[in-house]
Amino acid sequence: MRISTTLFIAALGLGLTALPAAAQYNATINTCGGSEGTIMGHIDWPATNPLWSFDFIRPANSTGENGSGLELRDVYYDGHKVFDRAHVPILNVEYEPGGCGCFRDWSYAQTPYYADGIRPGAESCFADATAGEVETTCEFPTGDSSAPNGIPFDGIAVEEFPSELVLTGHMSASWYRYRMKWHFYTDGRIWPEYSMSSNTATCTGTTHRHHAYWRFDFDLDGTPNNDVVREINPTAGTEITFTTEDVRTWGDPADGIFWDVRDETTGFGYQIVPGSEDLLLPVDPFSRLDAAIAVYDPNELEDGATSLGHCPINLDSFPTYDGEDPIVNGETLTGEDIVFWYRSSGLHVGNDIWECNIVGPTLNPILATDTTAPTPEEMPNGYVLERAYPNPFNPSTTVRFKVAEAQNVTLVLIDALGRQVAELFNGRAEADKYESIRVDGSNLPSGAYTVRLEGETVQGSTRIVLIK
Ligand SMILES: [Cu+2]
Repeated sequence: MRISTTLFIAALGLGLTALPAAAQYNATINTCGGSEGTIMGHIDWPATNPLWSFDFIRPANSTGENGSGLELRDVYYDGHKVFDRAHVPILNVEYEPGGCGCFRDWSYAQTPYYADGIRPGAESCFADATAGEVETTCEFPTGDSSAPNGIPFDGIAVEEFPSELVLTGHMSASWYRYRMKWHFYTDGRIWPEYSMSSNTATCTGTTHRHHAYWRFDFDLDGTPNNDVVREINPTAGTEITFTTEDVRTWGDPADGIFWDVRDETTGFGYQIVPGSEDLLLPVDPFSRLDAAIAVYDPNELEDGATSLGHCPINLDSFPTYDGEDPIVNGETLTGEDIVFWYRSSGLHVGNDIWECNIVGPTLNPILATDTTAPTPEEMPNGYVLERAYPNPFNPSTTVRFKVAEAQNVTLVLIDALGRQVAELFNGRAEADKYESIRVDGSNLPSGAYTVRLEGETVQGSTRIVLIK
């Protein structure tokens, strides 16, 4: 589906004349039509020396029994492959007792919304919206298809911010309006955002819970058979490395449990940190799981539910809705391509029919340079500053560093505003000998901090996140 580099640049030269001057990404739109699985387009961002590169599929062509929203394929960050595919193949809603039962929803029904800068002619399915100009039912709750001024744009919009690129798609399923956004940040973070809204039907005015199940098919660094998943509980100081398929729950949200998916050879990977809104609806007999770790199988893209009555997710029971083997059934993960499932959810209390829940995890990159502990002859920068463990942390974490040549070194803690909030180490560091430094966050507010190492011949930093 991808156009060769030469053709791609030529096509862009023409396209750019019709785009806002601010467009600093390259987009190739293959088609506004197609069928299930058709790649709609490809994006490289920034246009020069791209950090992010991916294909996308519009909701109308997304894969699976019930569609899967704004679907991504072949996602790369800074030359590292991240996902083979990422999407939301399972979506459901459950009413409180006395309400309207439960439903399995679909996410192939694209619905229009406002977005400026729509591309002309055959490319009218793609909008170069400038910042803040995408208006879905979440920003514009009366903007249903019955709105007097109508909603013109039915497609995928892209918005560009100084360190963020955002893709938006909008879907409906009867009473419900769903919005999917992918936020890509220059530092490698991804925020997969799911938003849940409803129209003015009688049922949606009563309390109900929406659940969206993300399917992240990681192929870290392009070698799918050596990715390893860990579950970290920073409060208990425990860590589980999964060797067989499993279904997981957060347990006590205050523990700050998160997951770590990593290429064991290169060290590149992602932390999957639950979104604060996701934590508000802990697992129950209907929602069943917060996360699941499964072996990739091309026949296990969803659980096979084909009707509205197949309400709860069915990943690990026999028979599954389609009568196939369950997705999670104790298979060994070692040497296998791994898929990570994650649940996002939203509570609609029903007193505001148009309320919009904005949910989703944060995916933090684990860069190989943060995780490898090279031997002395492999210290090209003259030092090693390891990634903190645990991270995120509460209230304390540990950072290790060493230098190739003995020297005086300081290690300081810097907050998000660039202020030094603590001196962690100030002294002589011996050659090739690890110093293990504890960072105490008990008197600090939640947030991201930088640990900065400065010596006579070395300088480096690593990022830590305090979650209270
Ligand atoms: Cu709702």
